[in-house]
Amino acid sequence: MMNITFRWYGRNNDTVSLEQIKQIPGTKGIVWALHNKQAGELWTEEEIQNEVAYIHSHGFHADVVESVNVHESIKLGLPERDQFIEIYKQTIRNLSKVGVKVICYNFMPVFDWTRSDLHHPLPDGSTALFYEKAKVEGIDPAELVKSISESSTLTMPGWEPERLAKITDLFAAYKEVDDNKLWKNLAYFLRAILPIAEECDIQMAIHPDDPPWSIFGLPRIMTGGDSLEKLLAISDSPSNRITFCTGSLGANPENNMVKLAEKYAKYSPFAHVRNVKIFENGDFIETSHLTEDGSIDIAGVVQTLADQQYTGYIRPDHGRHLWNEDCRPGYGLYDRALGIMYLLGLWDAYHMKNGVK
Ligand code: CS2
Ligand code: MN
Repeated sequence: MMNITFRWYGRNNDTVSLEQIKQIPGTKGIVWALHNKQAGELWTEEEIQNEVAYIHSHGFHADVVESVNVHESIKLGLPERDQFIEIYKQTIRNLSKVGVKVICYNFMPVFDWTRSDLHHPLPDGSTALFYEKAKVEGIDPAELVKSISESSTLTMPGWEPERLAKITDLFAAYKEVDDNKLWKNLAYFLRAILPIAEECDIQMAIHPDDPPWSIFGLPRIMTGGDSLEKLLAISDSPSNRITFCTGSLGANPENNMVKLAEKYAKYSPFAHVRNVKIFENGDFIETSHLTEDGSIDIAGVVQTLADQQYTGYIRPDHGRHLWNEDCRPGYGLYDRALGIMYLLGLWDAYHMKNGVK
């Protein structure tokens, strides 16, 4: 049975409470992080224990962390990276003390997920995250950053104040880093941390780039099947693993998510499920999880996971904003709860049909 989880941003940092999540059927664990931490800062044992105790007290496991963000100097390959790698290792050790099993991270330069509109109307009257290709690709990155930081009252992953301030310098630094160099820097990072992760019985699960192509002239390398192959080739450590995110990779129609699941689910201790509808001009909008609402065969992906008797952690990814919910963009309660029921429905139907429980 897949292990259903739900991402939560912490006390005083999320509109959704653990009491509410408790009422979503089948949900076993909370995907958490210390969201006040900037990339490169140590997560202390005490802070970790405090957060995990709160999650446990609500009857959830806290096996999955998303994300421990990677300091920009590591991605850029700067001399000071070694000191930040040491801190990262210590955070891994500290997380293992409370029994964390999977750490999700990403290797996207400067930005985490990027959209042009956080509240784009869908025909059903809800709103969702939208990527307008021409707009994003024609935008001045500094302007984009300014508008996002001003419109958001809650912290957004990957958009920490520290990084917003240094944005211009970062863009200049990345002029020296092409895809090849970024791969080298990823390999350097992994070779340093994987032995520690292994010792700690933790799997490092890289999240694909979102969208899975280069934006603002920055290199991006986790973009499709070839990238997953190349990632696994860096090290055959059982801790070198993938976060299988259907909506990130699936925004490129060349990425067939069912085929990728057939090949890579076994290397993915953590899966994110969400659907996106891709338009001919390359724009895409996030939809409900339902297969027929978007361009990704979500039912096919779940079937593939069931075929492989997937026991990994899985969570609904972004959702639409429904019923006037005022929430973090993409991370409301309602649509993600519906997403969980869809996943469980598909899973149960598969097993009923095949006569297994
Ligand atoms: C996003 C990302 O696709 C997603 O799940 O919400 O923010 C994701 O959490 C990070 O890229 C993982 O490091
Ligand atoms: Mn994801």
